[in-house]
Amino acid sequence: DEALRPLGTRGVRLLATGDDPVLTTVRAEVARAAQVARGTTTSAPVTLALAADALAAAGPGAAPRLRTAAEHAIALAERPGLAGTLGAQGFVVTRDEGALVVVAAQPRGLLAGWHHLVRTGGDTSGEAAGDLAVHVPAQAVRMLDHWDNLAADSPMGPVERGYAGASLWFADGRVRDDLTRVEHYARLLAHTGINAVCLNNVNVHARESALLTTGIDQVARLATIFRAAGISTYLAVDFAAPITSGALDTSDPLDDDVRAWWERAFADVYATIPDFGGVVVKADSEGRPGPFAYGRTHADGANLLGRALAPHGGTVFWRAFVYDHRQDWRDRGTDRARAAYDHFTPLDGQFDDNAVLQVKLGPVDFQVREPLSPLLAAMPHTRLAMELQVTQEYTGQQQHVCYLAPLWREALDFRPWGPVGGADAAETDARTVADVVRGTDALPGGLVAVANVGDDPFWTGHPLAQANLYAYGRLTWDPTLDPSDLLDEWAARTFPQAGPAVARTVHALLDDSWHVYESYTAPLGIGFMVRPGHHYGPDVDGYEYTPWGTYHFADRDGIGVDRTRATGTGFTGQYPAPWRDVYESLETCPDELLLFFHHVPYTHVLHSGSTVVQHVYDTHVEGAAATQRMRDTWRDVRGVVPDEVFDRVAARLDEQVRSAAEWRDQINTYFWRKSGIPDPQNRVIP
Ligand code: GCW
Repeated sequence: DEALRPLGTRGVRLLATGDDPVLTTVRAEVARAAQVARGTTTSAPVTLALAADALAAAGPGAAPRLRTAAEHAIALAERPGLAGTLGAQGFVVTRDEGALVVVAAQPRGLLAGWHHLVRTGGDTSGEAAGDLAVHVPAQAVRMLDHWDNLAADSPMGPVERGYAGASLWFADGRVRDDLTRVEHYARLLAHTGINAVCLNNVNVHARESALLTTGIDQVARLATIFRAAGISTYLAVDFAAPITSGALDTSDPLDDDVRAWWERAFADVYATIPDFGGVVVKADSEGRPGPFAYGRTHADGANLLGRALAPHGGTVFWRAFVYDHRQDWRDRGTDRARAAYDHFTPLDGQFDDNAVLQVKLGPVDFQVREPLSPLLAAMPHTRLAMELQVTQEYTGQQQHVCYLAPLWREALDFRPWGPVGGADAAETDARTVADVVRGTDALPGGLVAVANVGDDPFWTGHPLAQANLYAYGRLTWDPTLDPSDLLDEWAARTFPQAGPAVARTVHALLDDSWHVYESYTAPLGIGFMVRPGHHYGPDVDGYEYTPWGTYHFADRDGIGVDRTRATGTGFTGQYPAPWRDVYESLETCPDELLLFFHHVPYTHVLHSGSTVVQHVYDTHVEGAAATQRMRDTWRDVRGVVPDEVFDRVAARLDEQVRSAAEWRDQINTYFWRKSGIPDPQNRVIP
């Protein structure tokens, strides 16, 4: 609430009528700001106006200044093309003799405008140099998927891959009675830019499956809270729900009874939650049921649900994370990285308009370093969303500091058809991944991420992991934001009284922490090397002889997965030019992805000039040392941030230092024992 003070001090006039729940929220925020400022109203006011009813809201006998502000707002909104541009979620800001005017066409836009003002403290001098600054979200869908289960005794605990305590909303098999924290959470998400949440784990077990049917009244309580924050509610559903509900003995997508079952189910859902967003589906993946059991395609499956949702305006997010998790490690021909592309590209054009294919960033699984999933460049006739993992399953589990916004920025900026420029520039498709998933106005895609919060007092277990949640939300709105700047925004919001020392420390710890984490864990894009099951800490061969398809193939001579067309699995061929060739060739393959694409001798010389084995030794020693410096840096803010925050972060940094040393020693020892190549500085354990 501290952040509201500058606005409260200026005095905010809200020109909007009606009892829309989002407007009611804006009204409450404005009142709260006034309360925080406690009557210290000074100068230049701020006007927030909903274009359609600004004048009505000003009222017939309005003071001339209010009337002028309303007329100004209306004039703005009537500028040619602007209403269309703003859509439901955008807003426009202008300065008028020192006063600020924010106009939106719809309540959600007005709420976004409010949060923009809060973030900037009402100071838009930087951007409003011209007379108008138009703000529209880059992505129409900005979603968080919660992998929350109904109870602690659910398979995988209360939150699958959750590192921040139990679910914020489920406990003991039902929705919690006290949802106060959910209200705070919804407010926080709205501030970052999120506009959709899926409430439950994509691995939908029997109990959770009933949320869609007998549990829908409970879900409605949550939907009411999120609605008021401008956030739509989704549920993950079990493809076999017609069976698990006890109604039918099949979930064949082409069966009439199955179709009727879903139609009835969604009719009931919408009778209770009229603006229900839709569903997220994990099918034929890691043991979940799906259309394959009936010899049907994933387009059949997605369209079954899509058609039952369509009359109500709902959307199905269908996950592309489909691969054989029971493969034979002896079989070098099967390549998990290929799976999503192989399954889904033949179906391009077959998905209905209200189906979105949700594709993980990388072709394997949320590793610290992966190339972009080639599927994102191979479905021109399908709505696509990219899925990221904010929860740090493979990036330190919120024990380690690992700020992921730079990773996401790299993916969003990636140009699947190659860099711009060069002789054939005119011929090149210059779109970035952010452009691809944006889709069109009529058929948008979006961004989705697995959430990292729980009922932990700091929301995210590691207090500094909040920065990932904040940055994700902000990047969904604007993928060109600088990850480093986002840290300033986050630190200012989170430690409003703490001043520059905190900002400095947060930067020193977080800016480069993704690279630090990468440097002491699995090297050069090889991935995994984690303990099977829980995925925390090093275990180089942990997955090597398992059915999961995540191998490194280290032997006495070398390491890496040959995914070339020439001699390997042919995965490089799933990329358009130029990447298919860039990755194919040892000459051009980037160092950081070398072992993802190639099997090379330990003595192979990288572009950096180092050999593979020497690179491993050096980066692991340096990475572990960097964590010690991070721990020292944190001491600078003792007494500056609240003690509980200081202590929690300090304890986690101790664990990060311990764990990084363990990673360093296991990885370096492993490479030394396999290769027999000594470290000239003798830093390996024999
Ligand atoms: O990374 C893997 C996780 C699973 C998860 C799966 C998925 C929800 O280890 O816990 O299941 O991805 O994304 O479906």
